[in-house]
Amino acid sequence: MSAAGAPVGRRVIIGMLAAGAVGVATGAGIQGRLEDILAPIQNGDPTGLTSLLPDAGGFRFYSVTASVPTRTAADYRLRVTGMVGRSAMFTLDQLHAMTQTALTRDFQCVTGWRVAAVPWSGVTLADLLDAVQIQPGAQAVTIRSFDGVYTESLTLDQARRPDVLIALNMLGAPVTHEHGGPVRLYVAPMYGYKSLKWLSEIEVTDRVQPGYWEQDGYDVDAWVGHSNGRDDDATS
Ligand SMILES: Nc1nc2c(c(=O)[nH]1)N[C@H]1C(S)=C(S)[C@@H](COP(=O)(O)O)O[C@H]1N2
Ligand SMILES: [Mo]
Repeated sequence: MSAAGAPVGRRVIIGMLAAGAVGVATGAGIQGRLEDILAPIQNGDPTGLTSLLPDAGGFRFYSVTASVPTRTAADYRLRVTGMVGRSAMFTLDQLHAMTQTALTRDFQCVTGWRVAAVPWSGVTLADLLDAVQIQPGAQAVTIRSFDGVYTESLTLDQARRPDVLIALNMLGAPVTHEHGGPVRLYVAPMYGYKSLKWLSEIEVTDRVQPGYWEQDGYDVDAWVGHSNGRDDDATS
């Protein structure tokens, strides 16, 4: 399968998948100001009360497409294709039956927003790759979304890191549709754009194929604090 179809536009549509008209109407400007107001409150608020407010978690919902089809637990499929012994297909139940790995890490978008200490769990990409037979000469993975447009890539070494997850849970619950559910990627050590949402296919390849934003100049190796000329001390 190829996701090479021409994208509608290279704009990030902010809030289109969020809380309906409110997110769309207010846009990033007011959302940003709201966070400026909330940040000091949250920092000094042990009650967690501010988590009742919209967007108090700090995430933005990003999608490069105006809408994304819904996949239910029953009809979800993850395909593993390319340089593998035999193409494989995983249902959500099958992914849940595999070893589950949990980690709590920050999530940071290259545009500057950051959410601290997000709990994630799912199957490490390493475990999934171990479950299929990888052919000699394979070097990388190309990752595709059922939004039909977004792609990402990792070298096999990066893909096998213990902090790269096929995430089934996020923030203590199944990954929501808005966050890329039922299954998304979570690449902990890299900027958010590597964490592809609405995961549909992992193709094992002989070379890195730069992803959606990387074709527009973002670093393919998107290490937080060491790439894109930003956040020099984000890891400290
Ligand atoms: N399919 C898809 N995945 C995506 C994106 C997207 O637009 N489409 N945006 C990326 C970017 S830039 C970020 S910061 C995160 C945002 O994740 P969130 O929408 O769950 O906050 O998703 C990443 N994965
Ligand atoms: Mo991002």
